[in-house]
Amino acid sequence: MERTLIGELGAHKGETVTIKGWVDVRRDQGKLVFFDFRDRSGVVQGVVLPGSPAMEAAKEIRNEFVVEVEGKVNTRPEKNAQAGKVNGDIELEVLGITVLSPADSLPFEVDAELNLDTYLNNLPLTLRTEKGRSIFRVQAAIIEGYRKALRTLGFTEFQAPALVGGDAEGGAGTFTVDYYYDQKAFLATSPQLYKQIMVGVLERVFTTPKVFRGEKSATTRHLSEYSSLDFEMGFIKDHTDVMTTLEAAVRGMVAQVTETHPQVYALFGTEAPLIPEKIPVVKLREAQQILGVSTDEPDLEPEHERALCEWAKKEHGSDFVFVTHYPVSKRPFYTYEDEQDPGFTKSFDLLFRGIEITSGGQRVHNYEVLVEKMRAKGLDPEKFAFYLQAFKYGMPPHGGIGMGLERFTARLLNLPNVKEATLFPRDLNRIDVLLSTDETPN
Ligand code: AMO
Repeated sequence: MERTLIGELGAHKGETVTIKGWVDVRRDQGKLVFFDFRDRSGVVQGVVLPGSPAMEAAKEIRNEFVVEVEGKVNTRPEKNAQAGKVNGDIELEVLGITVLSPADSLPFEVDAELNLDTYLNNLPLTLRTEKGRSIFRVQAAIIEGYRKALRTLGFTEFQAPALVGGDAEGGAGTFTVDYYYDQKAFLATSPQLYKQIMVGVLERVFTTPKVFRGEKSATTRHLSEYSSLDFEMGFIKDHTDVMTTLEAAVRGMVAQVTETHPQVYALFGTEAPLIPEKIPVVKLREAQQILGVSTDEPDLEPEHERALCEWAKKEHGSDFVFVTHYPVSKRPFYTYEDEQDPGFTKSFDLLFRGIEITSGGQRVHNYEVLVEKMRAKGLDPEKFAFYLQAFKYGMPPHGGIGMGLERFTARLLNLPNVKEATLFPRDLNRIDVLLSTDETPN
């Protein structure tokens, strides 16, 4: 019999159907055996009644067995119906079960509160839980929303290289790769140079590459490999045009999640984020004054980011806040210095529910100034000759942003550690499995 998706069973009340999927849960209740069956479209309760020809098979089947089930779609008595739940008003009376693939007994209760290492060590299994499935469906919706919003604004998607000859970010740890002819190459820390070059080609571009950072500190916000949602746009007035575009992208990302997964915020004990008509903007020095910290500091510490977000929520009803005008010393060579505020840049970070999720700003577009800025940061312009061609041959005023997809996902879903919002996280201590802890990686 043709397969019916579990999410569509409601339209087949009274009919006998075949479903295919996994055993989410098996519950033995005396003479009855209950199952929750799961496929890509949903979950349904199945019941094997006493005397059913499926009873013998049902006794052998455990969680995560892959099965084909023939059953009759019954309407549940009203007192047993679960209002508001998909398939809450139906139950599948199991008539026959075929095992397509057995499963070992599970090493632990997958839905229990697992410690993070256990959860991460067993991702092929733990990702199958409602939590795991929801996080990565939401992540797919976030990317979808990002793409849609930018395409609407005339941006073209491009693919950035992962193997590069040097580091654009200056300071970000790089991973070295053995390349041909005894040369060293690096894993890209960002698509920065390429997206700027592409402004000279297509004017408005975006890309969503994996980028690589050798982060030696084990924190709840740092990954060695993350997905960077980048865009870059030409013909801007200044960094505020970039901020306006970023706001539109963020609205699109949140809207896509809210429309396609309206229940997900409750599942993670949170709410859709507050985005007022205009996200509040403060200069770094204003933020420091609000927080009562020295304006000599070149950046905000994590606890300051948290406190500033609390301020933005209280004063402006916003889960987001922009911080602009970081000092020249703190930003990469390509950042545009504000003529009206010397020593400070037309750059910004966007903070979301306590942490920085995006950096961006206006870029230097004048060839001579760019070469000078490189030298001032101790970089050799010769090494950037390839990139500099874009500026030799006519580059409009431009700017853009880079956003950490995993950080955005984690804040949206109230996940304390960015690793929970990363499908297969790589960090100081882990590539899929924990690395030896006998020696410090170098
Ligand atoms: P930056 O280095 O600030 O800027 O990175 C931009 C955003 O990327 C995310 N991020 C990370 N996420 C997880 N683990 C990490 N180790 C990590 N490092 C950074 C953060 C951060 O806000 N080229 C510029 C962007 C630009 O100006 O367009 C850049 O890469 O969310």
